[in-house]
Amino acid sequence: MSFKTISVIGLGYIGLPTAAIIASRGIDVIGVDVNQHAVDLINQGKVHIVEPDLDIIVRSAVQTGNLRATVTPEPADAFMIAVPTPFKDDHQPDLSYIEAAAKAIAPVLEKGNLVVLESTSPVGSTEKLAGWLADARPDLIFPLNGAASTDVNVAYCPERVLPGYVLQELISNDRVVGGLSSECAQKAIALYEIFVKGDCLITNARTAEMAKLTENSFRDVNIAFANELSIICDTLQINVWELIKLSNRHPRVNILKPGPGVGGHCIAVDPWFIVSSDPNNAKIIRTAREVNDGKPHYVVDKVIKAADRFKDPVIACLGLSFKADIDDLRESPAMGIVDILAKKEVGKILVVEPNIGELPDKLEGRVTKVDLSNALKEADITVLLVDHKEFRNISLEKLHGCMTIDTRGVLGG
Ligand code: SAJ
Repeated sequence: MSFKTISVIGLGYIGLPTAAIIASRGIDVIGVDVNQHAVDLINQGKVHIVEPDLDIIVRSAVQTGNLRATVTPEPADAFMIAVPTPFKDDHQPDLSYIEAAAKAIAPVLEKGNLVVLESTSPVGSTEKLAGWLADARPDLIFPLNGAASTDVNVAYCPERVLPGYVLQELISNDRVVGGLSSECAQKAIALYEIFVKGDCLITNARTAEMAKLTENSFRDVNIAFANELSIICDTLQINVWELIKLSNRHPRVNILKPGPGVGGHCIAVDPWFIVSSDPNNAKIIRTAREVNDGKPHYVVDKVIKAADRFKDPVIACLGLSFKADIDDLRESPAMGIVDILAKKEVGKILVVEPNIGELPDKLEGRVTKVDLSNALKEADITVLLVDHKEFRNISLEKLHGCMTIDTRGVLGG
């Protein structure tokens, strides 16, 4: 199967880099997004998200004419859907963006097309997608109910890239490709082989959906172990960082790092998709989520206890993003901690975040953004929330004996 034109639906953290990489291989790519502002920026060769080198590759793809963006889907040989799949208040998955994408592309679908879902989704979502497409296009045959031959192929292939390394990992990572039929999977593999240097591993759609959820749940459970250990170590007055370093010298032990909680739009979300599919059996996975979600509150309590020792405490919070050296504040435990401290009026809150220009609206007027040296000069209590490179070598001298709560184990050299 040859792909002359590929459409990427959803031009966010995954869709835009994917579109630009495919365009850089000389294929015509039509990027589709509901956000007119993002579409306009991309058509000017600019980007609306921060990811190393993304601006360069998008600019070049737009300049060569291989990438253009629009708000209205157009016919293409293949459609890759990379839209958000958040969860609702009750932790149930919200598939409305996938349904909307299906309804948007259905009118332009043609016989011979391939549709691949990339969004992290609960098991069964690819079948649902095919169902929504079939409802909108009764004139076409979709791979449902064991149909022998189909007009449109539908597959699932989860993205697995690490924010900060997206452009490298999109090319080098292995991909799990699950079809609604083996023909669907084969066609999807042909699509990914255009730009993936890793192996493309073939399976069915349900297994591929579960593989993505499993990978992120594995990480969540392991981080929960580290976070739980850090709390137990506080009780037992043991330095958890030293403990982990020592334990990790065992040839079959590899404990992850404790932190202020788990953030981002993936690991803090995806395990709930497994829990909602089988709530009675997903015990460790649910508990891990609860342990990790509880960690920010534990940190807040520690700061409140420390602040009680001062009359008018000045608290310097180092870092706001959900992990080191990025500007992404989504589901960030650091943001949550600063927000609660401000709400509880624990003291004067100073925030240092080298990766963002201005405070997010949520914190504006409630905390003060300062640079690192001013924060350290003024603070009675320093709370390290993110291990940004700027914070990794702060000497004990610069901390001038002020109280420290180091959630990432990097303060003091
Ligand atoms: N974290 C810890 N301790 C650790 C490692 C991470 O507290 O030892 C925290 C981080 O600070 C952060 C959160 O976990 O708050 C998540 O960070 P991360 O670097 O583990 O992962 P993400 O969310 O940036 O990206 C993950 C990756 N999944 C896995 O590593 C299994 C990535 O490959 C996925 O593509 C991505 O989720 C996604 O899109 O699903």
